[in-house]
Amino acid sequence: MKTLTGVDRGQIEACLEAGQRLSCEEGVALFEEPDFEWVCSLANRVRERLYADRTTYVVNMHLNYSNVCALSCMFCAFARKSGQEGAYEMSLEEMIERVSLMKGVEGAEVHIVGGLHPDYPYEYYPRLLSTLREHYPNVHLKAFTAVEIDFFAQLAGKSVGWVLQDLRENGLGSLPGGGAEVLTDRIHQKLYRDKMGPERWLAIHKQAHQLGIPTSATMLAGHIETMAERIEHLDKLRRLQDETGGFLAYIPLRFHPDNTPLKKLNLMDGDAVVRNVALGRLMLDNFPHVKAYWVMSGLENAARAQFAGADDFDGTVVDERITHMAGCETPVGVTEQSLLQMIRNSGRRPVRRDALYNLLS
Ligand code: V47
Repeated sequence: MKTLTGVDRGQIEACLEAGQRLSCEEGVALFEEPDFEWVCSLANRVRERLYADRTTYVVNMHLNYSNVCALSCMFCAFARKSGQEGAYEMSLEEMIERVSLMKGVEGAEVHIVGGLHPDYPYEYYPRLLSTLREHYPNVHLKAFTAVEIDFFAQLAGKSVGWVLQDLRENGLGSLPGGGAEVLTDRIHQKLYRDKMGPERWLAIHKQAHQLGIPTSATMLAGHIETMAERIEHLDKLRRLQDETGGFLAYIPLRFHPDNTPLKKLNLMDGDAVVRNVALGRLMLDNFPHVKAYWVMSGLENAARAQFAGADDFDGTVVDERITHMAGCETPVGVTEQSLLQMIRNSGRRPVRRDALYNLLS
């Protein structure tokens, strides 16, 4: 049966049932398909085939070491110039103190990202990692977006491969998926032209994968991008994953416009957030995990997303700053107990994992 947008339901269902790949045209049609529940049910079927009723979660915290940044991206409410009101730099001592929250917690992860600080020397970054590793040898350090890695290579006057290996020797466990935004030339030119573009972001993740460093991938949705651009982004991720297999997870991010030059835009509504998760699960047939990132999506939408493709609920997320500075009203971290409760109340079975998605309980 064909729907209003010309989607052949039977063909799409048969394709997914047989484990075959959706085309980009089918992806765009599913973004535009009026029958929202049907699209979610397709993604839910794929998710349940892989993970049944299980939803994993991680005990983690964010460490945003400084918001001083040489760049001025249109969507960012986090960055400040040195000396500007609201600019901050954490000292090593303060970071050691904050991360003590994770001490002795099995499988804990610290997600470390910050601005491109114009004055820190390259040596600051390996030292940050090695200091944390020394104090908390069992905590996984998921650190530095591809954008930071590229910046560090310029600071050090070395190659990206050299920097990745140096950071790994100092404790780097994996790279987070930030900085991808929307991997198309138009969005790059319009919103973040001074920062690395799509090809460079993909090249740095490729290099990490080739060195055996796992990474994640995000997409920042809900601003000026078209559905075709979202699919172009997902297709680029899918192609790279075909080559390397190094992505652990995909994390769709909901854009928060407050305190940014794009503040006139509306916040993406709940159904759009959930559908965006569903399309991630449907298009990225070679990605093991799709995360519901409640900090940006909101807790209620993250709960719904578990029935539209998401198999992971990220996380306790203590101390996140990037979205909270853009007006997002979710709590600054939740306890493991309330995370368990939320997953159970939504009808899924919570299972704790470590940063590399090994199951713990
Ligand atoms: O790269 C910036 C985005 C990202 C805003 O890898 C904004 O597991 C919304 O990448 N509104 C950082 N988003 C967060 C991130 C992430 C989060 C959770 C898990 C993982 C992972 C990665 O936040 C940035 C940018 O795309 N961002 N400004 C804003 N106003």
